[in-house]
Amino acid sequence: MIPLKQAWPAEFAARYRAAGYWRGETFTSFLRERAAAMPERIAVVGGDQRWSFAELEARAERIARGLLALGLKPGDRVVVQLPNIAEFLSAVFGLFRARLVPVYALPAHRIVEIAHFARTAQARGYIVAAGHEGFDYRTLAAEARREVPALDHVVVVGDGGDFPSLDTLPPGDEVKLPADADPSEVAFLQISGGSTGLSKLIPRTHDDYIYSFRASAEICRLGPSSVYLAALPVAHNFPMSSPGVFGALYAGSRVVLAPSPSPEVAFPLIARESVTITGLVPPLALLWLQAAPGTAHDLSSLDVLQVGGAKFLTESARRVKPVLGCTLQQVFGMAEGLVNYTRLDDDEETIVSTQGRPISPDDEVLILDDAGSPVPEGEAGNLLTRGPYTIRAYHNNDGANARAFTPDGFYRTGDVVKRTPEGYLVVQGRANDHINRAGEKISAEEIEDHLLGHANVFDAAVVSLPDEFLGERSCAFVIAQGERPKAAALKAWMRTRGLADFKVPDQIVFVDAFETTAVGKVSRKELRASLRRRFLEQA
Ligand code: J2J
Repeated sequence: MIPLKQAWPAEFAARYRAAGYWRGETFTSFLRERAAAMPERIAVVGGDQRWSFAELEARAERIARGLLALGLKPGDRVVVQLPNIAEFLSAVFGLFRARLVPVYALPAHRIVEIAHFARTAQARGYIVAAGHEGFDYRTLAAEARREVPALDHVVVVGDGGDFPSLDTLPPGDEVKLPADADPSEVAFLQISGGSTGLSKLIPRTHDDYIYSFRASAEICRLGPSSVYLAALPVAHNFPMSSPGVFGALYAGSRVVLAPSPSPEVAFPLIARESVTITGLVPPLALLWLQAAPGTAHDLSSLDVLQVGGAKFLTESARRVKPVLGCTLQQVFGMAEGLVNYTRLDDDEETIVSTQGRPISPDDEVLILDDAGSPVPEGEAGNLLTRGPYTIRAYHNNDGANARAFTPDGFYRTGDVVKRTPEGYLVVQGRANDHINRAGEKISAEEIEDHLLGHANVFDAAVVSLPDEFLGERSCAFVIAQGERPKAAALKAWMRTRGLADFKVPDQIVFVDAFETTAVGKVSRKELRASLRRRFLEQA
């Protein structure tokens, strides 16, 4: 098995420890401490479940025993694909307790993504919900087992059908639970936003990740009286760690899991549970701003609305305080590490017009031109970063590592930003060709590859177009061969490919030819840019 590693050079690791960022805690150790210090306090609310810290820990331990009794071994990787239900947390803390390594998939992922994660991570286990939003994940699990035979152990939350269910795992009384992990070990694999090609796997250590959500919880002033609503799917890095469910539990706050981020579901939960903070992507924030004035639900407990994952326009940002009566916090982060926040006591202009500043004094930020030289202060350039919670490498992907990291360990974020004199970043755009569709990142290349699999597609280029609601939508420019398929039929065919639904192009435009220059073919990047430009000019 390819070992999991995330190695900061020794002098950096020593510096991060000396500064007190890496404190030698693990997921298991912090949950144990909270369960001992505040056993009766409610930690997790999801569906009709309400678990105290002690109960969450006890459930995690039972799951740890059960999974090891099934035959999984410490060090094995387990794909976790669960919606926002309480069992997400018991399962994940159970995996940590057993020294198993979660690989976080989104509920929207389908066989193409799941098989890719399972293969790349060499996973032996797969935890799914029986069903969610009308989809039966047991069917997906059966398919995944056929495609990736090494995936020995499927466990289902709910009725397992042919698979064991989380509630009826063997008790594992005889199982000896392993000692706590070394905090510098990789704790889990997070999924990258897929800027080029398929998603990459991001190894995060206990030390680095716990630092990021502990510091985030401090920035967001979470404490035992805070209530964090997980509205976005919790497998996303934002609701997981900025400060997310883990930051909230770390701070002794309560986590409320919303099965959907829609106002119809989230507003009653805010009122019932006196939610104080939540995080949304911009399109959902707009929806909430629209729904809030007419709602019968009392939203007055909400102190902070975080918005991130994609650019929140200043004009929209200005409306948050007057309409929702709470403080806006802009969050510009990435699953690879660096997270920026506007601070709660920043002046209104900074809050509405910037995407915040880094968590850590030791987050190093470079803003470089395309030749690699620093841009003059205040001008736009490519953002590179390195620091105590930004990875130095992806898992099992030498090609991506060579492209994404400089020899001295800076991560090339692909984002184009400006920096204000106060050190706040303003996102201008990005250098690579993904589509940021309501916070879900879609690789143009990945979708083009799928389209090329259609018998009547000669060539395809996928670009982002501005979209009033989604921020960006995906548009595929297609050159047909033979009979030109109908756009709707091509979309329907894409849906049969076993991809997450958000990757199906929102729009398909047939063209007769792509531009070439006198010297030959233009690069994909130039081609996409020119198609996009021409289309927008005509619109
Ligand atoms: C513009 N672009 C943004 C913002 C992310 C917290 C918050 C978000 C993520 C996330 C995260 C943006 N304005 N406010 O992991 O912990 C775009 C950038 C960035 C990419 C990362 C977190 N906030 N983005 O969105 O890994 O392009 O993480 O590089 O999904 O989202 O995407 P992802």
